[in-house]
Amino acid sequence: MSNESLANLLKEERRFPPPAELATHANVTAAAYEQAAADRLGFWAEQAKRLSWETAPTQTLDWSDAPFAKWFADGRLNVAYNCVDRHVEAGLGDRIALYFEGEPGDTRALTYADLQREVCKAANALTELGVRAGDRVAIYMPMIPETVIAMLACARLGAPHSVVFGGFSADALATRIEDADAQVVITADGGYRRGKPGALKPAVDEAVARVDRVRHVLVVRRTGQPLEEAGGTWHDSRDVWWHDLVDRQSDQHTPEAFDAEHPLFILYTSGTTGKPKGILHTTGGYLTQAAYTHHAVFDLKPETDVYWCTADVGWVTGHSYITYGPLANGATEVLYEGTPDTPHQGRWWEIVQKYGVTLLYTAPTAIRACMKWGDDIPAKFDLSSLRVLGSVGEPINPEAWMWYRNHIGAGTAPIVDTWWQTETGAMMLSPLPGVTETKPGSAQLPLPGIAATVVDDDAREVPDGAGGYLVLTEPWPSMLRTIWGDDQRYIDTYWSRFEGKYFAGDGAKKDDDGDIWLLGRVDDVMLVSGHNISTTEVESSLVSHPKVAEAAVVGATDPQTTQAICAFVILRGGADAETSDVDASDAGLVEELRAHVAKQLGPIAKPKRIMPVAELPKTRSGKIMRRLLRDVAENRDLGDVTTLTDASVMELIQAKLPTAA
Ligand code: 6R9
Repeated sequence: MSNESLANLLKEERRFPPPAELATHANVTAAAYEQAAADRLGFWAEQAKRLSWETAPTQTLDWSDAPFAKWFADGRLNVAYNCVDRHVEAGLGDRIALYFEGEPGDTRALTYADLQREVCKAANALTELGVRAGDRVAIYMPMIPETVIAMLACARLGAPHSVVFGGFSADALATRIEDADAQVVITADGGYRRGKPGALKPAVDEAVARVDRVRHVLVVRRTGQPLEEAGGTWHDSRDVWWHDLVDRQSDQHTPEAFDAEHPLFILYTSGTTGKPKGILHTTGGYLTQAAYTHHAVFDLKPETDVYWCTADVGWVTGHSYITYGPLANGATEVLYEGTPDTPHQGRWWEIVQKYGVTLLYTAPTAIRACMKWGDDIPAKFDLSSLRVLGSVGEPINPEAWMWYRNHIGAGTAPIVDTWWQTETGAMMLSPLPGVTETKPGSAQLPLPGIAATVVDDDAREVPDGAGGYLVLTEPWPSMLRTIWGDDQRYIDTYWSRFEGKYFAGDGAKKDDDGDIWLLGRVDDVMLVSGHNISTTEVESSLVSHPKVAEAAVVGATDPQTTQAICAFVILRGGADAETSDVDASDAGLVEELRAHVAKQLGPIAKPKRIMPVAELPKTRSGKIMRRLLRDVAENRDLGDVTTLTDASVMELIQAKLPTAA
C-alpha cells in the first residue's frame, strides 16, 4: 500500500440486534468483554479451566522471549483425552460425536464411546508402527471419520500431525512430507467427490518415492477401487491396511500428559511467494482458545445443538472447528464427505434438514454459489432448526450476508462473521450472537481477550472512519509459535512490519462506530489516481447488483491512473456467461454495472473494464486468486496455478478476452 490510508467507500446502514431468546440464554454476555478488558491474562487463565489438565498451569503467558510465546507453560495435558475420554468419563459416552454423511449417501454415527475405542486402537496401531512422541505424521485423507480419528490418535501420542488437503498434488504432498520430515503417512485408497471415487493412494506412492524417508503408509479402504487401476502400487514392506492393523488392536490406551507447549500440529499455508510455511501450533493455548471461541461464538449448547462445519479437515478451519474445538466441547457434529451440489444443488440443505443442524459454519464462496443457483433450492427444505450461522475465509459481501440470513437463517438467525487465520489458530474477530448488533459484511470486533486494531503506515492507530492494516497488539493463546524450522521467517513475516505488533497482511477499516471491516489482502489493494481502494469494497458493490452473484476485482497497470480497476463477474440465477445472451459484448449490462458502482462508492471506484465470466479462479479452500486475474488483465503469462481448484477456469477466462490490452 502507498503512503495513504485505504479509502473508506462503502457505507452500510443495516443493523440486526440479537434475537431476544438467544440473548437471554446466551453462553457469553457483554460481561465477558469487561472481564477480559480488566484482566486479559486472568480471563484466559479462567478459560483454560474448560480443559482437563493433568497438571494445572500456574503460569499464563511468558512473553519474555517475544515474539516466541509460551502459554500455560507449566501445565500438562493430553488433547485426545480432552476431546474424547473425559466426556465418556462424565457419562456422555452415548452422545453422538460424529454423524458421518458420505457423498454416495452411506452414513455412520459414532458416539463418544465409539470414538474413544477407535482413537485408542489407532493410537496403539501407530505405536506398533514405531510412532513416538515428537515424531511427525502426515495425513492425506478424504473427509471420513478415520481422518478425525487419525488426528486424535496422533495428538494422543504427542506426535504432531501435518494434514495435507486431499485435493493437493503428489508434488505438494512430497514437499510437505519432506519439510516436516514425516516418516509415517496416513491415507485412504480414495474418497468420493462429485459422484465419483477419486484416488489418493497413487499420489502418496509418487510423493513417498520422491522423499525416501517414509517408513510406513497406513491406508484406509474407503472406495474399494483397485489400486493398480488408479495408477498406484502396493508395497508390502511399507504399506498396511487400516482394517488389518487398527482393527486388531486393543481398544484400551492410557493417554500420556504432555507439556502445554508440546507441538500439536504443523499446517502449511502457501503464500504468494516462497515455499509453503509450516505453521506450528502447540497444545494448551491452542485447545483453550479453540474450545472457548467455539463455545462463545456459536453459543454451543452441547446437549441439544447439532453443529456442522462444511470446511475440509485439510484447512485450519477443519482442525479448529471440526476436530479440536467442537470435540473438546463435547459437541455433536456432522461430517460430510462431498461437494454441495452432488447429487443435486440442495444437498447441504437436505443434510441440515435430516440431522436438524442448529449451528452452521461455512464460507462466503459457498454462500455465493448457492445465491447463484437460486433461492428456490434452499426453500424446498426445512431449515428451521438453524439458530446461528457462521462465515469464514474471506470478507463476506453484504448482499451475500443478507442472502445467508434471509434464505438460510429465516431472516432471524444471527450471522457470526469470524476473522482469523491459519496462523492465529482460532477465531479472533467476530460478533457474539447473543450480544452484538450485527452489520452485514463486518467481523466487527475482537473477541473477549483478543487485542486488535487498524493502523496506518506509521503504526499509528487510525481514527474511526479510516482504513489501514489489521494488527494484533497482544499475544493470544492459540497463536502460531513459529514457522516450522524457520524462526527467522516467523519474525520477518509477522513481527517486522510494525514493531511489537502482529501484522496479519489484511487491509481493514474502522467505521464510524469503531467496528472493523476486513478489506482483503494487502497485496490486492489497488492504487487508483493516488487512492488506495479495496478490492473487497468494489466486489461487494458489484455483488449488491441484482444481476451479479460473484465478483473479483483487480488493479491492472494503467498509464494514466497507475492502476485501473478491472472486474470479473459471475451472473446470478445460473446464467452461464458461456451460454447466456449476456457476455463481454453486452455493453448495456457492463455500463449498468459500472454506473452502479460509481453511484454506490463514488466515481473513483468505477471499474474501467467489467468482464462477465463463467467461473473465477479459486484456491482449494475457496479464496479468489486475484493474482492470476491480474496476470490476465495485464496480458502476462500466468504464474503458478497449482493451487487452483480447476486450472481450466483460467483458459476459459483468457479465451473471453480477445481485446485485453
Ligand atoms: C481461517 C482461514 C486467512 C485469511 C485472512 C483473510 C481471510 C478469513 C475472514 C477473512 C475477511 C473473514 N479471511 N476469514 N477475511 N473476513 N471473516 O481462512 O485461514 O486459510 O489461513 O486464511 O483469510 O485474508 O488473512 P487461512
